[in-house]
Amino acid sequence: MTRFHGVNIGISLAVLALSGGCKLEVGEADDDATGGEAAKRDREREEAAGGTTSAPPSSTGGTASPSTPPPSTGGTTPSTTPPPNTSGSTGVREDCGVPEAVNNEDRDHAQPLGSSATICVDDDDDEDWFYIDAPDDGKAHVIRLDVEQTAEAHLGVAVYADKDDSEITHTSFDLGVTDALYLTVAPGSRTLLDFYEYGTSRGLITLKTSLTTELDENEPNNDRDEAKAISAGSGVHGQILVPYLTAEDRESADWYRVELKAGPHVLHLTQVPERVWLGVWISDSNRVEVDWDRPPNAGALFDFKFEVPADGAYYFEVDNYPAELPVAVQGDPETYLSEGYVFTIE
Ligand SMILES: [Ca+2]
Ligand SMILES: [Ca+2]
Ligand SMILES: [Ca+2]
Ligand SMILES: [Ca+2]
Repeated sequence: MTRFHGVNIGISLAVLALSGGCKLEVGEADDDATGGEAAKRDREREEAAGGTTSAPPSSTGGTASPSTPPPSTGGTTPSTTPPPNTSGSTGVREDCGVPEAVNNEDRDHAQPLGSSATICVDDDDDEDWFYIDAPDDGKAHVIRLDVEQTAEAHLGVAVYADKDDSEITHTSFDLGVTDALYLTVAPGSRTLLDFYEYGTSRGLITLKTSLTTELDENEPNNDRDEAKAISAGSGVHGQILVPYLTAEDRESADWYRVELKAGPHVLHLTQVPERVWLGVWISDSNRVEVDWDRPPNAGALFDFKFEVPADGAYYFEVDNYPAELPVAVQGDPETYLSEGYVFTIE
């Protein structure tokens, strides 16, 4: 395989750094992290910096995030729903300065976040653990977490995959701001969130969540055995999202199978989100690679000319090049979270 799925996170981060822009993609997965480690690290950094004057590695200037996801293009409107398997919209309701009515101090006592909750993390030892479940429907889901802090509130959060306890990300939100965090997760996943005091926090925080389903009727198609049959001459609509289940199980590829006549063909990529650099790998029914190519840069379209030696079934794998897209995005949403790609093979 000439695939680069295994490229290390260093390359991924380099790509992020080169991409520029004002958006912040928060930390990559830390495979061996365990619950509370990130919280501890943040606190240690805070203490080392001498208290509350340190600038947390946070967001985009404290402006409120948009209240609705951007419109999608090239597909059906994504369905946005409250997380399932929860106690509904009446989640945990805390107040500052009074004992907590619900024990949520650790992973084993994580509470369903529901569509909203109100918390206060007003002492060094308080942690508020929640979980969000994604539907087991074969598609990735985008979790949107809105964090509305009152003026004195200063929140940190560490996010873990329940399945393997791997840390998906950890970050903090600037003092008193409203911000948003987006996470791409697998079908059937449970995502754990550990909220804690980042600086000195003395205010209430309202948490709101929603889930958006991957815009991709051909899922699940993350590997060759799941390749979906498509027809030459017909537009194929899909979306690339990393379905984070565990540190090792997070395959974002889309596989297709198409019958082609011997001779020259062209794959026309006619739509792609600005952040996605879509690579295409072609192999025959014996798993022998035929050709591969990618556009000149992220967000670019291209016409990929290739030739197949004989009539038969050919397999097309498309995925972000050269490494996976960020699983966690803080601040403004990246377009790839709500938009897909379109190609046609002629
Ligand atoms: Ca609390
Ligand atoms: Ca607590
Ligand atoms: Ca997909
Ligand atoms: Ca896929």
